[in-house]
Amino acid sequence: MSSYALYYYDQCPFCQLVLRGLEKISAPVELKNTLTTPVNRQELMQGGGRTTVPCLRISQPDGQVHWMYESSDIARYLQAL
Ligand SMILES: N[C@@H](CCC(=O)N[C@@H](CS)C(=O)NCC(=O)O)C(=O)O
Repeated sequence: MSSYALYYYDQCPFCQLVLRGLEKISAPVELKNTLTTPVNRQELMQGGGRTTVPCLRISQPDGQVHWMYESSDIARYLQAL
């Protein structure tokens, strides 16, 4: 089973859109605030290549990691889980 982490911060309207969608899904998604916890921002930069939020990190069982950046793509992806 894949695991998920959402990089976000509260003041970002695109993040709020994704966070609202999370309330409706059962899959666990780790929340990583990039403003209150600078190490999360570094992680996002190192792994995804930029600090833009929201970003969903998808870690697959085979070790592959995908960084999904567009809020509309993330919302759609999470709804389909
Ligand atoms: N098109 C993007 C827009 C995301 C966006 O503009 N995020 C802003 C915060 S609201 C951001 O992260 N800006 C800082 C940066 O790009 O490093 C989406 O819908 O996900």
